[in-house]
Amino acid sequence: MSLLKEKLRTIFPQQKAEIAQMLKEHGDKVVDKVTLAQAYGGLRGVKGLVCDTSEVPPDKGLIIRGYELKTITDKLPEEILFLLLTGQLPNAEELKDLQNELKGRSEVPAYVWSVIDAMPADSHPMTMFNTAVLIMQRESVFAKRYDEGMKKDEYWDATYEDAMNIIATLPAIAAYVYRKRFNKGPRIEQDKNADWSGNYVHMLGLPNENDEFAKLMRLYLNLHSDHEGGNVSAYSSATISSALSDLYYSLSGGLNGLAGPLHGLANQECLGWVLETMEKFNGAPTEEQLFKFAQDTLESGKVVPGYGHAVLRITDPRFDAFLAFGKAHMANDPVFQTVERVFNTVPKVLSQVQKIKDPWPNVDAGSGALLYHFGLKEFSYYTVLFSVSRALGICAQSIVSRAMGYPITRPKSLPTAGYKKIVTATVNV
Ligand code: HAX
Repeated sequence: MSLLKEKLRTIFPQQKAEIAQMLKEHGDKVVDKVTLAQAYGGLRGVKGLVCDTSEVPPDKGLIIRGYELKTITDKLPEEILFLLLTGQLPNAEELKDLQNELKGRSEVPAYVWSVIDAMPADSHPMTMFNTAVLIMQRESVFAKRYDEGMKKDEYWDATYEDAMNIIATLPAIAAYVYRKRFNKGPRIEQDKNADWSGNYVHMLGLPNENDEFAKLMRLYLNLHSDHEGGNVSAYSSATISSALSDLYYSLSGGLNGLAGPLHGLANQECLGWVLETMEKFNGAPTEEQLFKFAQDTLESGKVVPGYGHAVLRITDPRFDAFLAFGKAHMANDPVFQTVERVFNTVPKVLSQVQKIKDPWPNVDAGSGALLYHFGLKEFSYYTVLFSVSRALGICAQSIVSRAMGYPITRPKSLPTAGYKKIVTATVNV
C-alpha cells in the first residue's frame, strides 16, 4: 500500500470521529441565515457547505490546509496533492512514493486516443479533454466495487483508486489533446523519469529553454489545484459525487462547469482581451488607452475577464504569484507589460461601478500572457491546463467526502410564490 493511503487510513477515522462528536454536541446550532437576495443571488456567501482541503477568506485568498498560498508556491503539484489530502506536506520518502504511484498508473487506455481522434477537428479542447475523462468511466474501481456490494467505509478507498488512476493519466491525455487539436504532430510518449508536471511539459512538445517553461507549468499546476468547495467546478463535482456517481462522472461534470466563461474559461477570454487592446493600439497600450478600452467593454455590456470574484475582495494571491513570475522571467515582453498596465488601470475603472464588489484581478488575469510568451498561443487550450490542476483538488475533495460519509446533497428550493409568502409574512409581523 502507498505511504499516502496508509497515512489516510490513520487520519480519516480520527477526523470522522471528531466531526461526529461536534455534530452530537452542536448539531442544532445555527451557523448562518439566508436572505431573499442571497436565495436569488447564487447563494453568494451562504455558509452551508463543508470543504476541508482549502478555504478562501475574502481578505486573504487561498489557504490550503492552513498554509497561505504564498508560502507554498515553490511546491510540486504532487506535494500539493499530498497536502490537500492529509493536511501535511510530504517528506522526501512520501513524495517519492507518491510520484512512483502516479508513474505506475500513468498508462492511458488505448481507446482514449481513438475517441479523441474521432471527435470533430474543431471541437473545443475542453470538450475533448472532458470526453476523454468520461469515456474512461468503464475503468472505475469504485463503480465495480459498488456493484460487488462494497461496504460504506470502503468507499473512500475505492475513490482513492479512481482518483490516482485519473490524476496519473491526465498529463498524457491533456498533452495529446493539444497536439491533436492544434496539429502539432504525433503523440509524444511519456518520460517516466520526469515528475508529474515535467512529464506533461515533455509531452506537450513545446520549447523549454533553460527549463523556463517547465518552471511556469509547475507553478501553474500548483496554483490552480483547489479553491474551497463553493466554486462551480468543485460544487458541481461534489453534487454529482454525492449521488455516489464515481469520479469519472463527477470530475468530468465539474470540469464542464470550469469550461464556462465566468469560471475557468476566463483565462482564455482574458488573454484575448489583452491582445485585442494591443491590436487596436498597435502595441502595448498606454494606461489612458486601457482606461477607455475597459470603459468601452463595460458600456458594451461585457465583463472585463480576469477581474472580479465571487468571494475575494483583494488581488488574488494566485495573480500575485504569476505577476512575480512574469517580472522575473519576461519583464520586457510587451504582452506581459500590457497585463501589468491592465492591472494598474482596470481596478480603477471597475471601482467606479457601484455594483461590482471586487475590482481586483483574479487567477485568470495574468496566466495567459505567460503561456503566450513560451509559445503556448492557442488560448482555447488554457482551460485544459487549469483542469489538469483543478483535478487535484476535486479528487482530493471527493476522497475526503467519501471518507467522512457525507450524504447525498439536496438543498431545498421554493418557487417564487413560496418566497413571496415568506417575505410578506415577515413584513406583516
Ligand atoms: N467586469 C464587468 N462587470 C463585472 C465584473 C467584471 N470583471 N465583475 C463583476 N461584474 C458585474 C457582474 O456581472 C454583476 O453584474 P449584474 O448585476 O448586471 O449581473 C455585478 O458586477 C455584481 O457582480 P459581483 O457581485 O461583483 O460578482 P459575482 O459574484 O456576481 O461574479 C464573477 C463573480 C467572477 C463571475 C464576475 O466578477 C465576473 O464575471 N468576472 C469576469 C469573468 C472572470 O474573470 N471570471 C473568472 C473568475 C475566477 C474563476 O473562477 N476562475 O476560474
